[in-house]
Parts: sequence; structure tokens; C-alpha cells
Amino acid sequence: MSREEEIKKGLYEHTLVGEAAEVVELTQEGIELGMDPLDILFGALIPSLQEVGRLFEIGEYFVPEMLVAARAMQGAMALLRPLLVDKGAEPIGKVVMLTVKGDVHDIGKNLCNIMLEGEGFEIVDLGVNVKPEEVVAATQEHQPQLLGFSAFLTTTMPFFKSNLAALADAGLRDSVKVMVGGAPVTQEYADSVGADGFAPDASAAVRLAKQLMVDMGYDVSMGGDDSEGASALARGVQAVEELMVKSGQHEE
Ligand code: B12
Repeated sequence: MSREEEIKKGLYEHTLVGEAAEVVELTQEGIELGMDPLDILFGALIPSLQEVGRLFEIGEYFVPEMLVAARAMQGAMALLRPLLVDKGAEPIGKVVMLTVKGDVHDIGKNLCNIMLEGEGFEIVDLGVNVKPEEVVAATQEHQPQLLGFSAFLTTTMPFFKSNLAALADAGLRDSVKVMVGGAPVTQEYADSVGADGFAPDASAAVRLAKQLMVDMGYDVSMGGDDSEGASALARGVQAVEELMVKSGQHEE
């Protein structure tokens, strides 16, 4: 087994048991060895969190175990983020992102933020547990082209609809396109609440955001795409898609 493979295996195992210091250390080593940050993310860290979710579902893990695993992953994300975010070009659009009211899951949203920023979008992140009135206020304040709502619980998904209704009441619904996502969300659910788009993962979120910008009449061929960093990211996005397919068969 190569050192790179050992690092990925170690990242998977240490994230699973929430050993944050080891996860940070291995991530740092992987970066120094020139490993692809997207491979670290989608080839090791995310499959591990998926396994955490499975263990929670079958009653082997409880909330504290989920929490330490998430914290371990976040330490690694802090190191990977600067490598994935394009710092060069003018923003190609502004996105206000948030996790809906009652929901504190933010890893999926944060990954979308990183990938969107990497493609040249400016992100205003409102954080977690964001109330509909805060969505309205932020839309008035920041005047984004796009809004992104994240929900990871079937009990909080209905807040997509509440947010959309609050935007409509404030006369703002037609000024923005709204995309939604999160583990339990489907295209059908997104359609049923009247969102403008759904994406199952961060690379699809980037494609969706760009498509929605085009639908609104913006030219997104400039900005993110003309810098070296962004085209590297575009290649990365393709790699992610391949890795995400593989991650379903991740070996322990
Ligand atoms: C880590 C975790 C936690 C952590 C969250 C820490 C954090 N800072 O995020 C903690 C411990 C706090 C937690 C708490 C709870 N959790 Co939890 N959690 C998870 C876990 C294991 C991983 C979630 C995650 O981050 N995944 C990694 C990311 C990368 O996921 P992803 O879906 O691939 O993300 C992509 C897409 O969703 C998409 N996307 C995401 N957001 C958006 C937004 C837009 C706009 C777009 C376009 C796309 C998009 O792009 C992302 C990137 O590729 C999941 C299991 C799972 N399978 O999801 C359970 C899970 C979501 N939790 C669950 C539950 C039940 C809870 C609790 C209710 C437990 C409890 N009894 O208290 C609480 C609720 C707390 C609350 N009020 O929010 C259930 C939800 C069941 C359901 N269907 O409702 C799950 C599915 C576990 C399970 N299998 O039962 N949890």
C-alpha cells in the first residue's frame, strides 16, 4: 500500500472514531505529499461520515459519536479549504447560503460553499438554524442572484417552503433563484416546494448555480473559468464525480 493509500485509510478510520488530531495530522501530510485535496475529501473523509451515519442509523453510534466525527472532519476541511478556493478572478455571482431553522448540520453546506467559491462565486454564509425572517433580511441586504437552502432532517425540510413563502410575502421571490439540498432532499421534494433547483452534491451544486445564472441572463463563461485555479477546480469537480461513485464501494 502506498503512503497516499495509507493516509486515506487512516483518515477514514480516524474520522470514524472522531480522532481530530490524527485527522489534521494526516491531512497535513497528504497536502505536503501533493495529494489531490478533492481525493482527500471525497475519497476518505466523506465516505467515513457516511459510515458514521449508517452506524447511527443502526443504533451503534449516538449523537456524541456523530459530533466528534463531524468535528474531526471539520479540522481537515479548514486545511483543505484554501487549496480549493480560487482567489483570483472577479466573482461571477453572489450566493447567500444557509442551513434552515431547527437544523445545525453544516458540513454539506460548507462543502458547497467551498466548491462554489472555487468556481468564482461570492458566498455570504448565514450559518445554521436560520429563520425565514433572517433569510428575507439577508436577501434585502446582500441582493444575491442565488439563495441556497440546506436541510439534513426530514423535520426541517419544510422550512424550504416557509423561506420561499417569506420571500414571496416580502416581494423578493422573483429577484432570486433558489436552490435546495441536503441528505434527505430529492428533486421531487424541491419541485413540490417550488424551489428553482436541487443538487445532490457540491459538484452538481456548482453546475446548477451556473445554469441558474445563465437562465437569469448572466454570462458565467468569464470569471472563474479563465483562471488557472478554476480550471484546475473544474478538473477536480470531474474527479470528484468519479470518486463519489467509487466511495459507495469504499474499503474499510
Ligand atoms: C454529522 C452529523 C450530525 C452532526 C452535525 C455536525 C455538523 N456541524 O454538521 C450532529 C451530531 C450535530 C448531528 C445532530 C443530529 N442529527 Co445528524 N447526522 C450527521 C451525519 C452523520 C453526517 C451529515 C454530514 O455532514 N454528511 C456529509 C455531507 C458532505 O453530506 P452530503 O449529504 O453528501 O452533502 C452534500 C449534499 O447534501 C449537498 N448539499 C448539502 N447542502 C446543500 C445545499 C444546497 C443549496 C445544495 C444545492 C446542495 C447541498 O451537497 C453536499 C456536498 O456534496 C448524518 C448522516 C448522513 N448520512 O447524512 C446524520 C443525520 C443527517 N442526522 C440525523 C439525525 C436524526 C440527527 C439528530 C436529530 C440526532 C438527535 N437525536 O439529536 C440531530 C439533529 C440536530 C439538529 N437540530 O440539526 C439523521 C437524519 C434523519 C432524517 N432523515 O431526518 C441522519 C441522516 C443520520 C441517520 N442515518 O439517521 N448530526
